[in-house]
Amino acid sequence: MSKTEAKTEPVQYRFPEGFWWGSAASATQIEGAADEGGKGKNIWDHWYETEPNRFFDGTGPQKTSRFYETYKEDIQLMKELGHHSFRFSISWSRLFPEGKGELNQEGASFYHNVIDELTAAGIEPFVNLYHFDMPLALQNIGGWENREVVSHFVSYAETCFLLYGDRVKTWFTHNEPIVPVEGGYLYDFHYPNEIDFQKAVQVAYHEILSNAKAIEAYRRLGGDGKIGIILNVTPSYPRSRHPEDVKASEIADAFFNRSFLDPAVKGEFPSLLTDILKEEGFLPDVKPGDLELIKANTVDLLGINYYQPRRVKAKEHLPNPNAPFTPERFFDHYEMPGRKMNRHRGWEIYEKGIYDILMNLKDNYGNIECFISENGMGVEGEERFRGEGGMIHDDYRIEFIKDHLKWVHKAIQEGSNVKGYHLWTFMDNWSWTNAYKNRYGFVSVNLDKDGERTVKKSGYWFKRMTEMGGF
Ligand code: BGP
Repeated sequence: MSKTEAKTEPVQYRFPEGFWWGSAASATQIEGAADEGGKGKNIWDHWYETEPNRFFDGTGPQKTSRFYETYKEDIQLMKELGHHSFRFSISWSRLFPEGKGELNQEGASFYHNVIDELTAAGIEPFVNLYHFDMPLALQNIGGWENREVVSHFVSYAETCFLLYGDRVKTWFTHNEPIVPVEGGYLYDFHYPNEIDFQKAVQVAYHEILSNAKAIEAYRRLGGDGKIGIILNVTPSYPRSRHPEDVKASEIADAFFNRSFLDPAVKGEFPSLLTDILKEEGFLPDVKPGDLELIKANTVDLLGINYYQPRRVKAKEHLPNPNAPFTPERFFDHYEMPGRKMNRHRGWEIYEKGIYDILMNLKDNYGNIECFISENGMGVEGEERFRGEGGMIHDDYRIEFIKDHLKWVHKAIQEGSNVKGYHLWTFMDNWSWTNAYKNRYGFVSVNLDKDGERTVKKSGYWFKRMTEMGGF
């Protein structure tokens, strides 16, 4: 059946013409070649060298899914599986091994090649600049804690705009900037593994500043595309309508969502959050002119990563006043009885959350242009679903995608400005400390056979779905 014929097939959920169908990935998680091509070390290379036991099965970032070598074949496969767009990140330490200074030409050529290959395949490259991968040399001077790193980030961003801006028209400054704050400074799942709320606040603030400064630079340099940020705006649901539960959810929302969403889209910080920071004595160091700069440089486009809801309730016990300060001073996590779970990842599945996010953006954030930049299901031991022909029958993933897309469809009917859906992820990749435990891809990667690819059932389903414009 041709594409044109497929488009006329009856479907129950039809998506608009030109909807951005694709997938997302990040440099550290797919490239491998961590010590090759002149790349400098980043915090993942370093952390793995010092504490390999923190990574599932002791698997580190050196090889990951070998995209550095196999990008041509992988991009061909993306084309075959119906991709219209693909989001990847540039590895800062591949372009600038020390995070600043001289450009590594070999690294620059690699991304030229990837972008050219995508363009030739008719796949629009969406490029993200920062996906959890601080160059080690800059982490050694404090990483995002240090304001100097903001300037180095802006220089790196400017280099990318100048090198690739002729072909890349969709840019993102950061992916989930709250995660390095949580992982590195609050909950011990990213390097530098500190528990320090004051640093956490400063790190978050510098990321926000770096977002605004990179946007300013993009426009100053005459960028003629769109620039945005990707946020995991996990909705905060209260246990009940009890005012104290509701208040707990509003505070959680302010800490984890509005902390980045408000400055990125509205150019301002929510007073609910700044009042708490002020009262508790944790306001960040802000320099004159910063707030005006943040106000003047908001995003054109928002990427939404959605995996799970956040459920909270009013605190049930007085917190230990001497324990390190965390946002959990103000709420407890709530495990809703009967919640639907992805037990492999330990995350609740709540499909309507995706709709609630889109409606929130419509009602409270000027219906800013957005797309689902990540959504997906990580499953352990997928080999047991491999059938005779060698294909993994991941029907659960197809159901997961459909169940979320139904809500995206409903949001579109109700006026949401959502423009696309990217699955996390194209091919199985390295999930940070979880390494290759949970697999997310449309395509499986066999680590024992040098990363051999085989398309899963979901990959073929996606191809057909994009051809039909829905399902
Ligand atoms: C997001 C990240 C991705 C990816 C994904 C799945 O938070 O942007 O990098 O890893 O989550 O999560 P995980 O790999 O932890 O299972």
